[in-house]
Amino acid sequence: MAGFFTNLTSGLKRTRESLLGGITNLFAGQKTLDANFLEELEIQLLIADVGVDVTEKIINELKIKLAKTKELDKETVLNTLKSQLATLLEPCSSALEIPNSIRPYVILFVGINGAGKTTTIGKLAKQLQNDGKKIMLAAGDTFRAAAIDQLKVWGERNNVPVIAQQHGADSAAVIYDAFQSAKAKNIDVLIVDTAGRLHTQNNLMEELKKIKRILQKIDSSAPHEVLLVLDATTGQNALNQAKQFHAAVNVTGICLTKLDGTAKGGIIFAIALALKIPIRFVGVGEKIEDLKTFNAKEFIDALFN
Ligand SMILES: Nc1nc2c(ncn2[C@@H]2O[C@H](COP(=O)(O)OP(=O)(O)OP(=O)(O)O)[C@@H](O)[C@H]2O)c(=O)[nH]1
Ligand SMILES: [Mg+2]
Repeated sequence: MAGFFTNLTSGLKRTRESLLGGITNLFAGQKTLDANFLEELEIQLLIADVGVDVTEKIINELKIKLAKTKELDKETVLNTLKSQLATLLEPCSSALEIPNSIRPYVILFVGINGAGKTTTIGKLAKQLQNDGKKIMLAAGDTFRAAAIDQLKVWGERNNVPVIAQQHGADSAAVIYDAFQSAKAKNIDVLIVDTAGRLHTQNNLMEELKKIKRILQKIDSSAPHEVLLVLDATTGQNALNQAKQFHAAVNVTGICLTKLDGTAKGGIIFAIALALKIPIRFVGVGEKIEDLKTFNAKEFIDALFN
């Protein structure tokens, strides 16, 4: 894909500056790989929001890997760190595959308000449409009146059918209708938007469970993907949200948005270590092409570029 790497590289600028910039500074005036250096490195990792568990793991491994190295060689340390971080992300590097055998393929979007669900749905729908797939959207966020209009307007502009009901309607019912309609119209992919906020967080989780159950009445294997959208700018909070959503609806994929606006992109490592759920996409901006299929190697290369 043209510009993929440049785009990702510029999207990760602030995280790179925080993570690599801080670490690079540690080498100035430091001659040996001693406890002092490791402690400073630990602090830099924590500042970059990779979290306590990842930091501990990295430092412990680094001690073992570089046990025989007395002289501090910047290249060696950075390369070791790079390969450690790559190893962390590798198990989560698995792109979303839409098999031809499943029609309609149902993707359920979940995540708290403002995470980027609806805009990500727009980008993904467009990308899938460009791949020749027939898409339908379900306006499952019936809590916010504006949410329904947002999706409808988008659908009209982009020639994608949107199944919606009025504000306040039962969201599971809207989604059930959409699934029936998608089946009848031979739709390839049904993308379901949901609310990010209800009266309480508990209400939200119960509603999402209900949505899953009603989809399973039509196809016991649906939803085929439960995609959790997380806002990278929220740092460690994103990890807590992920745990809650996963406990409620068994998340099968993650999309980490807004990496372009934050130095807290290190959270991706914490998410990978704690959840081991495939990271399907990363968002590095507002444009359609700013939604990137996640690939661990490309991500690490862009981060260390
Ligand atoms: N810079 C940047 N902005 C993004 C990205 N993804 C989403 N946004 C912005 O984040 C804001 C919130 O996005 P929405 O898609 O409305 O979020 P939502 O999860 O649907 O929120 P609710 O409908 O309230 O639950 C919008 O202004 C988006 O343009 C990204 O990757 N980068
Ligand atoms: Mg929305």
